[in-house]
Amino acid sequence: MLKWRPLGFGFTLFVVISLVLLFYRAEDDEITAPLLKTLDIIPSVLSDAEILNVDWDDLDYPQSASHAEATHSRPEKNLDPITGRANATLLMLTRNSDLDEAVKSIESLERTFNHAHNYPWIFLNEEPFTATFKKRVATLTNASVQFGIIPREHWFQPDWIDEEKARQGRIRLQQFRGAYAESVSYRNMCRFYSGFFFWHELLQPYKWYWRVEPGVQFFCHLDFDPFAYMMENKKRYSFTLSMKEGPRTIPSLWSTVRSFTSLHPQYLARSNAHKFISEDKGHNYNLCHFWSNFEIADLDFFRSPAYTAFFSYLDGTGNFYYERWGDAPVHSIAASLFLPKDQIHFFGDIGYRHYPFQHCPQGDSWTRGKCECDVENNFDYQGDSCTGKFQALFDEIV
Ligand SMILES: Nc1nc2c(ncn2[C@@H]2O[C@H](COP(=O)(O)OP(=O)(O)O)[C@@H](O)[C@H]2O)c(=O)[nH]1
Ligand SMILES: [Mg+2]
Repeated sequence: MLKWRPLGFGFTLFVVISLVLLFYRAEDDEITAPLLKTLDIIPSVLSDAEILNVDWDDLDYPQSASHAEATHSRPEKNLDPITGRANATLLMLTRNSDLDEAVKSIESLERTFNHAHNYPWIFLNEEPFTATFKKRVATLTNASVQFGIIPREHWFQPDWIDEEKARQGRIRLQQFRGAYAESVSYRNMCRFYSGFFFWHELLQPYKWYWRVEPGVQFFCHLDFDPFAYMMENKKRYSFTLSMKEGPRTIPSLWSTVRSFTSLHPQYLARSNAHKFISEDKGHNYNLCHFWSNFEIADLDFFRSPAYTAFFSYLDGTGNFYYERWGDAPVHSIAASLFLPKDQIHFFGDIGYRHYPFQHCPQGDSWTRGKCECDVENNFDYQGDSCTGKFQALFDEIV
């Protein structure tokens, strides 16, 4: 049961205004108007005293996870009878200067998987790809290849960000030697991957995507199609590696999440995976996240009312710039809260390396996949990996 605290008139007024705005915005065509949602409304994040002091275990969860479905969901079609493919694309965001590393990743995924399927590739960049880039990439695959430019408003630091405050934030993180502390472009990238990539026009026809980064390696020959697996098993988000986030990059992320869930408890899915991200029923973040440089997911999850409202709320704080919120914790927290836990999948059979960590399949999976990785070099249950914690979600007696 919800344990409501007595709250002041100001807060009640705030909730009423939020509901009116939410209702009004629900009328928007969510495919064409995502920007409006992001930039127009700067949310006031509730103070600690205003945040509902609710244990997430005790919440009355809604009956269905329909809030995590896009209003204009791509139909859940079967595999195409002619091509045998799902409605899916392989996506790489990259700079021209990362061409050599991009080539390695494409070659690796084509050799181990895509030569047998020819899923189309999409390459995105905030500036035009060079002719050299396009030519070298296109020769690596028989699949169709498209190159897209990211709309300015989806990439660059918005005008409403207080640049002096952002600069102070970058200096502060530098003092703690945080990764990419000083980088504005990294912040652009994290925000783009948190809230915009799924709106790109080239991705509009697709329901599923596989995120691929330059410089990664796929170790094993896949004798199955992960997209088909996701469809057949009703999965919507998947990963191969997980770990803990550097706390200095996200000082206020969790209080913002708590604030959002206090305002919108309806978005929390029944049987969600909150125990993956919190040890104490939601009061604190344990820093666990899925490493989003690998991601196979249902794009309609990101296009859903729950996710888009969540991103807009986070974005309105400006903390993608004032702090350095990563897309990995943002995606992971959303998937863990808005999806039932059995819609999240660990792809243990997919051997994958993104420096400096790797997942190497174990046992029969390693043999079957003819994996080239050292089976002993596997991050799953080491150090800051959270994969054991994810698996433990399914050991519980419900
Ligand atoms: N076009 C473009 N892509 C970027 C930029 N910064 C990062 N990326 C891409 O964003 C993804 C994550 O960046 P990466 O440098 O690998 O970050 P890390 O994996 O967190 O160390 C990769 O796909 C990069 O190619 C940028 O400024 N422009
Ligand atoms: Mg990377």
